[in-house]
Amino acid sequence: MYTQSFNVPDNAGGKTVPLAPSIEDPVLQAAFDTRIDADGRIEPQDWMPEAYRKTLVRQISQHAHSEIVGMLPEGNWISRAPSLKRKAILIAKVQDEGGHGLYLYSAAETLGTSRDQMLEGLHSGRAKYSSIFNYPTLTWADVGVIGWLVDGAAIMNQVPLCRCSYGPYARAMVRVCKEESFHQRQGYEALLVMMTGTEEQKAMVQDAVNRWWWKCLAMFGPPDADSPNSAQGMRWGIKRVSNDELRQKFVDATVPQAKVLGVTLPDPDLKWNEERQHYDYGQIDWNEFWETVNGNGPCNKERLATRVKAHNQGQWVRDAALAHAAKKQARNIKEAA
Ligand code: BYC
Repeated sequence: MYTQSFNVPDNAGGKTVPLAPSIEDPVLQAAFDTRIDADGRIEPQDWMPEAYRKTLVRQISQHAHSEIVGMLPEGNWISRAPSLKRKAILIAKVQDEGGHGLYLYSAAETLGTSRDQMLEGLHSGRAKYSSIFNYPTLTWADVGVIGWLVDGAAIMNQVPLCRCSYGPYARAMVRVCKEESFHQRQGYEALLVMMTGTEEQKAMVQDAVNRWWWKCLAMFGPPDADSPNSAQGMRWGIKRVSNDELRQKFVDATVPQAKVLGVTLPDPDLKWNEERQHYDYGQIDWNEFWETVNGNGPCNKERLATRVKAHNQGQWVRDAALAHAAKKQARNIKEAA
């Protein structure tokens, strides 16, 4: 999946799947609804309503952009990792995130949107990516906390996506989730080691947890009551579990992990509710979340500028890969003649 992206020119080599006619048709719509109701899978060649296709492109491309932009905050620490072991692990993790982005761009391409179109959306600032990557990574402990909490939140959100009604997205998520599980564990393990270290190291971990906790809770998206896309996304089997339910599952799973680690989660309202059999938690700052989503977080401009620069600087690699593929194809044709 990775290399295909380099071999085939965008929109020039038949990479995007030919689309089934999507004229709204009651018979086709009924067949689609029946398959969705029976929890079946929709595949690229199947007829689908335009709104379903649009929703998937929006969510999958945004997810892909998150993986790619998500390489930046941690990538900043590759040259400053505290040991060779940690450096090797971090390089592998950041590379995995790049791979996730490529699976996801490929999945979105099966819906008829080219990678160029998606990247144009990202680089022009029109397309969204996860709010979480617009915050700075100030210390080495941030790298561990991203693994533990950011990847932890990502897994909570992404495991249900393995059962998404759109086949290519669901299949991509299976591998992504396996890799994310390792990312989460490596982050937690790195923090466990720091917590057996000096008082300064322990304070560094606590400080990072304090800065990332609330941002991670916001990652799951607005409360269900304020989530315009949820109802339809769940009806179509794209989303399987709501934003608030996932957030609650994440809190419930993370509190015991924080205890083992020996850190305090920065929320005075966090306490077990016997009646609900869940932890109660405090108010998320949704104004800050929307400011960040709308481009005004602490690092939005820097992240986008870095991404655009990397893309432009990589033009020669794409040109070289295409020239190589064209030569290879010409050679194959000559040999076959
Ligand atoms: N950040 O109606 P809603 C990773 C937007 S990668 C920014 O609830 P939906 C990782 C939302 O898009 C993590 N925007 O929407 C990578 C919508 O705006 P539009 C990324 C957000 O789609 C590297 C509006 O708010 N994961 O984990 O039903 C290293 C209203 O929201 C956010 C995915 O993308 C946000 N946090 O639900 C480590 C998973 N939240 O699009 C880790 C796939 C909401 O209408 N995506 N918005 O303009 C999803 O599961 C869903 O799209 C969401 C939102 C739960 C995120």
